[in-house]
Amino acid sequence: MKEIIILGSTGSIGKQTLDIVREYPEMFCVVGMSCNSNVELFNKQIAEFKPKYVYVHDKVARSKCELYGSKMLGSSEELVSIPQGQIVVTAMVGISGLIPTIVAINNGKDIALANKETLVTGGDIVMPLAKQKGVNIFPVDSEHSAIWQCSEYGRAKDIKGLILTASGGAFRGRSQAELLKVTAKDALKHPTWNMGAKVTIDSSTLMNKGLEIIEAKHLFNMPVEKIEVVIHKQSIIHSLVTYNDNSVIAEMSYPDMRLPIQLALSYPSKIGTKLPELDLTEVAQLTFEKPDMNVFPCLGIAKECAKLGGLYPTLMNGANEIAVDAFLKNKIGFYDINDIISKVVCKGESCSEITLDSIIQADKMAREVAKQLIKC
Ligand code: MN3
Repeated sequence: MKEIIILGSTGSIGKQTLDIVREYPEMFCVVGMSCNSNVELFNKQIAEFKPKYVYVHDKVARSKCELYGSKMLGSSEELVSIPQGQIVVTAMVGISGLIPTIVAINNGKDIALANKETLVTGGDIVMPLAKQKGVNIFPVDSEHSAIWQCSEYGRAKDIKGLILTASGGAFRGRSQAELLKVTAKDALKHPTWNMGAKVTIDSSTLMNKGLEIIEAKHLFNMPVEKIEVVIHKQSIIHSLVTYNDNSVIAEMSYPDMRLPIQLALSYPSKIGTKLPELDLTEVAQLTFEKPDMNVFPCLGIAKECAKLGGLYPTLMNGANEIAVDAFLKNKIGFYDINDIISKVVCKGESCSEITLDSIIQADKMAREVAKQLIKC
């Protein structure tokens, strides 16, 4: 029986993780669970899964939490420090995932990484720490899960490059002029994936792919120059690995996040599933296009920050979180997002040493500058 701790159980990935636990009660159980503020759903989840420990971030929500015998802890860090739990699913949104992930690794727990911002901001410290502690980091992001599967069998030395696929988001094929007027409501209509609001907006700007380049760089120790992005609107191929002999291995399935989550939880076995079998004749067509960097400037900014490394990805990420939040609240337009990120990133300078402190400081600075820019 694998004991699981879920950080962010009421979000999209958290709910789908619980679907898997529900489907395989003989394999998995939940020993700890946290949420930000959706206490209504959280109460139902506690009643059903009866975790030993829980944590609710929002104070008001916490006072409405019904424990059904579970114990309320004081922080996410405390939750990942309990003696139980072999694996932590990090399914919270944004940089808030960074510190709990570090604490979980320090406690020797494997990570099912759904929070890409953890590696975008802290990859330089998280990956070496995991290695030092003998902790596995299993990707839950579908692209990285695909690359993991395509490169699993001891041939890392023969890998020449990675190809990340992108659905293209809600605005694939649109022109700059058309995108000047779009709103959050338009951006939230994702054609193939059903995800949370933040990642769906990131997907519409292609920043999501930018974050994923940085995530892949750290996860697979791959230079940014060797990570390519192609638009693949059907979302059937989840990513590809190119080998030295120019043979390319792809991973395919219908787009459903339960698959990468299940793989991260069940590793090293691949367990059966109720998800539908891929019918290639039904899919019929797989198409690929180059991303339009002029229409989607966030991708270029992210590539640049990925190459610069250091604290640049943290600055970019902090600015993006604030800008996406403002876009969701209809305070700014679509192209203000990349504009704000560019201005914040320009304030950065190549810093000395990457530490958790310097990351937190850079994130704070990025958020403050981004908020000032939104006000004017
Ligand atoms: Mn993804």
